[in-house]
Amino acid sequence: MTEKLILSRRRLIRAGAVGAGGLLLTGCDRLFENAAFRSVLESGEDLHMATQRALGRDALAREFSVHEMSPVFRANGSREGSGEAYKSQLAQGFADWSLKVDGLVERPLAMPLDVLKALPLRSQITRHDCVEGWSAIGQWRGPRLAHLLDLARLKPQTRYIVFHCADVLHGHPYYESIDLVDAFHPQTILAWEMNGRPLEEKHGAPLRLRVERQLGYKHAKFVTRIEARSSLEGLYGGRGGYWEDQGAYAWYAGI
Ligand SMILES: Nc1nc2c(c(=O)[nH]1)N[C@H]1C(S)=C(S)[C@@H](COP(=O)(O)O)O[C@H]1N2
Ligand SMILES: [Mo]
Repeated sequence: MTEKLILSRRRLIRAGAVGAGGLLLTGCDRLFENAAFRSVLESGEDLHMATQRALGRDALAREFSVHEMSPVFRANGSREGSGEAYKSQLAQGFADWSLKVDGLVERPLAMPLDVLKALPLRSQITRHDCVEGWSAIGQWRGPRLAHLLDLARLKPQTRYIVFHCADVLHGHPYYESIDLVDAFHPQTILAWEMNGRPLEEKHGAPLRLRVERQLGYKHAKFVTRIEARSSLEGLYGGRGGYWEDQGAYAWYAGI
């Protein structure tokens, strides 16, 4: 089945039917090298499902022009990071802040903000859709998550990427998670810039996730630690995210 799938992708790519071919190919090739991802395709799922995953979920979210950007982009959920440590980092311009990448990786990272900002970046103008019924178009810039995961070298058992955040909402730390299809999607980035300026506190300074094929609550703000896991079991409520654990929203929020 995997072979069929790869063949049909190749045919599509040859025919030029897949946009931004270069980026997409890199992500997909890496994905197909991942044992966990391959086993998902090779296990019980039928060709339709597998095709949808490989083609549908790799498709790019629509991108907009600068003229289409929303004059106002509201902040939602936590508008501030929590705790003394966060406040003092904010006051110092995140000079001694670092992003941790750990869990099922060969090479755990602790990456200072200036190093992160020096990584090759992707810029995209996309529409943010909140489950509460509002949306806004903004410009986001930052490195691809794929780049960081490649630097840290995922172990083959990895199936989920978890984002730990520096805010506590109604007594619970905010966190989110995505699978490897979304983690290696070309538009999945860790944005440190929004609308041409460093990310403001209310939008999740200094770093937030953009996972453009999913609803707003998946876009973790105030990201401080990225953890590679084989399962979501045993992590907080076990459902892979703050709202998921409340039973409010689904784990997969594809749009
Ligand atoms: N850490 C954290 N991330 C979060 C939230 C939050 O409360 N805390 N709210 C989510 C929701 S529901 C939405 S719609 C977006 C809002 O992003 P914005 O404040 O930049 O508009 O962030 C998401 N990410
Ligand atoms: Mo939201």
